Order: sequence, then structure tokens, then C-alpha cells
Amino acid sequence: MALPSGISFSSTHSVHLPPLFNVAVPFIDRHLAEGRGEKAAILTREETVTYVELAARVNRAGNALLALGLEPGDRLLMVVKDCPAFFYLFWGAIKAGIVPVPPNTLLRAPDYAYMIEDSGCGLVAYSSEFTAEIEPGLRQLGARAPKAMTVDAFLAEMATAPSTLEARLAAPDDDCFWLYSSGSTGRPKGAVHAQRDMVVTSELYGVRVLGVTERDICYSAAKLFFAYGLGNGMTFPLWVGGTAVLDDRRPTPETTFSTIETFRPTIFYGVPTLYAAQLAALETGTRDLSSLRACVSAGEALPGDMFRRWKEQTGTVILDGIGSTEALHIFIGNRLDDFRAGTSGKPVPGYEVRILDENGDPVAKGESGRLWIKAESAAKYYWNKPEKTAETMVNGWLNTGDTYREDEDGYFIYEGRSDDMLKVGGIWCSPVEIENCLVGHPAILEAAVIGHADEQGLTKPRAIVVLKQPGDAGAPLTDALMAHCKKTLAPYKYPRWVEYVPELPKTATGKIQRFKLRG
Ligand code: 3UK
Repeated sequence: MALPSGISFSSTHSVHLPPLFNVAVPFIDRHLAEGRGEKAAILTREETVTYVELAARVNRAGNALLALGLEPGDRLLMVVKDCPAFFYLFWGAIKAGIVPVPPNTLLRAPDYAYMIEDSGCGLVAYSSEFTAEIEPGLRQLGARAPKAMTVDAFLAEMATAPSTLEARLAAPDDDCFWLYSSGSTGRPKGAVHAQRDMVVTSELYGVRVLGVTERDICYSAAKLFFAYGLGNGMTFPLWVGGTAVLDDRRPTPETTFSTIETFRPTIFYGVPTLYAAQLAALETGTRDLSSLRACVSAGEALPGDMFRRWKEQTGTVILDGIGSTEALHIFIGNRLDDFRAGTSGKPVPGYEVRILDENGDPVAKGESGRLWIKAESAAKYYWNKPEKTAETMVNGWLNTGDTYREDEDGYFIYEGRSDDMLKVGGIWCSPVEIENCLVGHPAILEAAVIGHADEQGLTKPRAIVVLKQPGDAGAPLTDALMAHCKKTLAPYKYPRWVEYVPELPKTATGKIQRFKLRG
């Protein structure tokens, strides 16, 4: 399909955009002009939304946001489950010049209080399922809390708002939306993405690597709040005039297989933890996955053995690829016509990749080092975090924080993080945050958390603790510690194992030496 008018890519995959435009137009409005008005843009178990309905609702949402007092440049924090209203809020904001910020929906009240304050958002819109974490978060801020409303209340505002809206013009590198990303220490960082970034990821990875076309039906088990899910389940299908399948349930083998059987998607996107659970389910019963032409995995490395078992069970390959919130989507990936199990694949054309040693010099081919990338879809900076920005974004290059090696055939092999951060089910998990939670339990004196591979080869948190009363060690305390973490933290962060030790290895300055515990 032809690129939208005014948008082109050079022979080196560099994007050319009009000096003033609004990215909602090529992703949404263009499909009406191109005759896709009656085509399904979104399928859910409750409803089908056509492109003409989507465009009108995006306009109503933009008008409703303006009527609620938001102005161009203001932030909208949208804690929204995977449902059509996510699209209305996100694109309605962008079309009106407002900056949508969709955080992880699995977080707790103090995380939301932080993000509301850090973003300085003018409105919080949230699915009613998340009321129990959002309302206390707002209360914590007292008089500093912004206006907040549920998605249902917002849909009621939209119903009376006009269905036409003039797109607010912006330059390609103007701020467009933010995504929060967590680090090993300190608070989440708001990565500020520009208007151009979704065009770049959708074309370079979506179209040119995955071959997404308007005939594709895309279903992402990874949620829209995750940069991975945002591309998979929203920007890729909208870029080509295809169809997105949305499901708001927690993804399990049962929900994902029944969604695939009902909607017959052509592309499925998951994370290794989910593929492991799906494989276990497939080994005891067959499901109809015949609609799929490709499966994609990201978030953490996909073990080669899982690639082989999935191929055996389903006949379909899983294309592993590494992406990040900062790069917005996958920058090294396998392709249908060029893949190698147990690797992240090859650089996506248009992304420059370097593996550097500790002096910042390129390593010899085959040696491991720190992975840096240069991406036209890269975030411009972290909001309010100039030091983090300076550490991560250097002369147009992004420090991924990952250790990589390139094999003799040009495939990139993941060798771990350069910091202590863990990926659990594809989502960031800070060992420090889990340690702080454990130390909040009355039995614990000190705690260290490290990643530990489960029987599938996937990383989960393991706690190593020192007790105030060593005699308390045992299964009942282990259960109590797990329950304490599940209740206090986002539930996926709880330690799956607890080990009791008399003391922890420390540096002279008292810093826990997690690398010694990983042993
Ligand atoms: C790790 C991987 C090995 C790696 C993401 C696809 O995961 C995404 O973004 P995040 O900001 O995390 C980025 C970090 O996650 N990682 C991601 N994918 C892989 N490690 N193999 C992989 N295939 O440490 C990376 O630096 O949460 C993934 C698309 C968009 C994304 N935001």
C-alpha cells in the first residue's frame, strides 16, 4: 500500500514528514479518504468499531478533552484497559495537541500518585477496574490532585461533543505522547516521544519486517500501555488500515486461545512467559491456531527450546525481537524469511546498532559488550530527569543497558542486563523495590533480590533474606512474605523463592553485592 501523502522514506530508511502535520491524520482520518470507512478497525467481544466510527469518536474525544479544560501541550494520564476507549483517548488527545500518557495499569496507588505529580497532568482518565488504586493515589496528593474521571464518565462527555475536530498542527519532532519506564533505582521515567516516532516504528518494523498489510488482523496479548503492545495492537494495524483485536482480560492460555479461535487473527504478539504457559496447555489439548501467519515475542529473551516446541505444536515460528520504551518498538528482530532460534535476530533496517566495550570502542565481532542503538523513533528525553537523559541518550545514541554479542552470521545474542534490573513476564521489575517491600515486613532484617531462571528458563525474582529471629525461617514465613509482596507491589513482582541466610555480601560502602548472590 502507498504511504500516506506527504510521508516518504529515503533509501536509508530515514523518514520524511511534512514540516507541519498531525500524526492522527495518517493513522486515523486517512482511511476514510481511502475508502475504508466501513471496515472494522477494532474487534472486541462486545463490539466492532469501524474506521468511520473510530474517526468520529476520536474527534469527539478530542473535543471533550478541550471542553474539560485541557489545552494543547497539557498531559492526559490515561490508566485504561485494552478497549476501544483507549484509542479514542489516545488519538483524540493527539489530534487536539494534548499529550497522552498511558502508564502500566497493574501498578499501585503510590506509583500513580508519583506519575500524576511528575507528569503535571491536567486530567486522569481511568477504567473503573482501577479505581481502588487511582482514588487513593489522588487522595495522597490532596489539593494538588488534578481533575479525574472514569472512562465511562468520559464516554458520556464524548456523547455530546461535536464529531468533527480540526487537527492541531505540529512539527515532526514536537512532543506527542509519553511512556513511563522503570529503572533499578529511583522513580519511573517519562520517555517523551515525538510525532514522528509511531510512523517510524509502524513502517520500519511493522510493514518492512513483519509485512503487516490491511488484510492483517493483529492481536497483542501484551497490553496497549506497553510500548510493545501499543505498536502491535494499535499503531501497526492503524498504519495500514488493518484490524486490531482487543481483549481486556488478564492473558492466560484459555483467554488468548479462545480470542484467537473467535477472531481468527493473522498475527499474534506475546511475551515468553505467556508462550511458556500456552505451550504447557497445548501439550495437553489441541486448539485452532490456523489463522496465524506469524507470532512475535519481545520483552525478554525467548529461549531457543521454546521456539522449537512452538513450531512443533503449531507449525508457526515465533519471531523474537528486542525493543524498548525509549526506542518505542523492536530494533533488532527475527524475520519470517531470516530467523535463528535463541537469538534476537538482526538489526531492523533503519536502526543503527553498536556493541561497545567499557571504553566506548566497538568490540571485535563475536565479543560481547554494551548495546547502543541509533533510532529515528527514539524518545527525545526523560521528563524532569536531565541526569538520566544524559546517561542514556548520548549524541543521538541510546544506551540500551543490555549486553549483546553478534554471532558469525550476524544474529544478535542477548547476554543479560548491564544493571540489576529484571524482566518478569516482559515487564520491568526493580530488585531494589522488592527488597524495600520485604524489609517492610516485621520479620525481615535485610533482603536482596536477584533474577533466577524457572524450569522454562525464564527469569523470576528470588529473595535472599536475613531474619531478625533466625528461628522464624520456614514455609509459613515464606508464604507470608510472598503474600506481603503481592499485596504491596504490582503482583507480578513477588519473589517466587525465598532463601534464608545469616548475612548478605556487601561492599565496603554497604551496598548489597547482588552479583555475588547470582553466583
Ligand atoms: C529487554 C529483551 C532480550 C531488554 C519492548 C518490544 O520490552 C520492551 O520495552 P521495555 O522498556 O524494556 C526494554 C528492555 O527489555 N528486552 C526486551 N525485549 C527483549 N531482552 N530479548 C528480547 N527480545 O533488557 C531491553 O533493554 O519494557 C519490547 C517492543 C517495545 C518495547 N518497549
